[in-house]
Amino acid sequence: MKFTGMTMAAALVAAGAAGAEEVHVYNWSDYIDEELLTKFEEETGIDLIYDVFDSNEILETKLLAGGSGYDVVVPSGTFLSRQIQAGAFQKLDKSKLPNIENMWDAIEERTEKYDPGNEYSVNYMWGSTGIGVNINKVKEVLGDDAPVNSLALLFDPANMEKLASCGVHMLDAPTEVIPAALTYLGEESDAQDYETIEKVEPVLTAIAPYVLKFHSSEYINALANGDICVAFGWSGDILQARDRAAEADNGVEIEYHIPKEGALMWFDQMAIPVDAPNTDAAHKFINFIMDANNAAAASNYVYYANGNMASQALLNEDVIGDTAIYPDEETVNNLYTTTTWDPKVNRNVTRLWTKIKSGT
Ligand code: N2P
Repeated sequence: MKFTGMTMAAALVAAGAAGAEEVHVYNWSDYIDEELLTKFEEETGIDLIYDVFDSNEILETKLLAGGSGYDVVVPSGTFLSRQIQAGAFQKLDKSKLPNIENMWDAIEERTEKYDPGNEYSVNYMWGSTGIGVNINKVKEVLGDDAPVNSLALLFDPANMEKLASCGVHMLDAPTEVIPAALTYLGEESDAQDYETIEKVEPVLTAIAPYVLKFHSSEYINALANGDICVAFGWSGDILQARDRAAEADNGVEIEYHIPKEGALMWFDQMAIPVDAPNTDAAHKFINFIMDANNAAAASNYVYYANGNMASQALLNEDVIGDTAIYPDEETVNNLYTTTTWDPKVNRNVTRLWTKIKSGT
């Protein structure tokens, strides 16, 4: 009798736990239409706890420490690749991801570079890193010929000295700013040896005093409000700033430019940590995002391209028709990818980055 009673109590606890099935998702900020989060909960009955970050380094620190409690995380390819090697993820159970047939082979081929066989991840969004400008202010400061589509806007101190008067933000992301500075110098954007990489030091040291802030998410509102005139940032974020300004009807006109010298093409990948508490719900979330309608809704909202072929017919014309989001062949040819630096180079870069930002 007593024994049965205990079993019943255990069964009640189990039923309670099942009723409160949950999933913890850790994604980039400004990266989803929140209506999709509600829709997921309504469709699945799963409690969704959604947290955001704005830097791969922050995600990586949590992930490698273990016990993050997250079920789905979204690192960029270069970080994902070394995190896979460090054993941070579990292989996806593709039998639980029927919507995987919607994915786009051209993107899967590219993400294989970071996740061979795409065993651990599926693409959420991809995009480029480039230049956001408040076009009227920049022209006021630098004249009508302001090089808004050139890395010289950011890395020539003569330009930056003037732009400092209307405000410049730069991503706090050494893995993206350094390849851009290398490209500006005519060096290999994906240089792996530290001797080449450290050539960016004088360039970045010269412009750092003119950077109002190294930050990876505040620039969206700062651009939209007219508080800054230039941001080196992510494509969709800058396009979101453009829309926020248009909605506010505040006279601020924002443009996104892919630098003519070349720009980074990155891939943000959904993956399940090896110690995720809710792997079943994690697969349900990833499968939900891979639904064509949901992927299209996400891209229509955040102005990033996704890796979902089936979603393309459902995209708004200002998304699928914009080469800054879905680049044509000519634009793609101007984009580069990067690979992970080895741990020693990475440590040197971290030190260099801190030094540049602190201006010492
Ligand atoms: C979303 C930025 C994600 C792009 N705000 C960086 N991988």
